[in-house]
Amino acid sequence: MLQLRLLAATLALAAPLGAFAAESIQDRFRSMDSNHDGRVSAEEHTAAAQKMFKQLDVDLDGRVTVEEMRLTRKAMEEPASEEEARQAIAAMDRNGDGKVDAEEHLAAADALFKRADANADGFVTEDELQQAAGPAAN
Ligand SMILES: [Ca+2]
Ligand SMILES: [Ca+2]
Ligand SMILES: [Ca+2]
Repeated sequence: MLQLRLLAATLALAAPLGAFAAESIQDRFRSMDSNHDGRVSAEEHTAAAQKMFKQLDVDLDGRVTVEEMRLTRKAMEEPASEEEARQAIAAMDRNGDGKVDAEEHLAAADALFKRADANADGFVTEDELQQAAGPAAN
């Protein structure tokens, strides 16, 4: 499912793109909840997404290519096929240049944050994150 891969590419910060085991979701949640109030705010999520983008942009040219997506996933011991990496990029690539820039990445992260925020209170709780990521665990 494309959405789930996208979720993995943006929400998944502590161990980017890793498997969605329950404990890794917890770890990821904690890594995003920088003020430790038990919920991830839009600001915390944006900061985490920016950090994630830097990890993805291996050559630091401001754009994430299919190859960089694959390199990062390999480094995270979550190898992706070229097709999977391509789909993950395509899902975020708004201007169709085949790469994801910081703006496109943030827009995708923002959309996912809003989707994960089930009760729309502007914060994502660990439960909400589990719910959003849940189907990918299977
Ligand atoms: Ca917080
Ligand atoms: Ca790059
Ligand atoms: Ca693009």
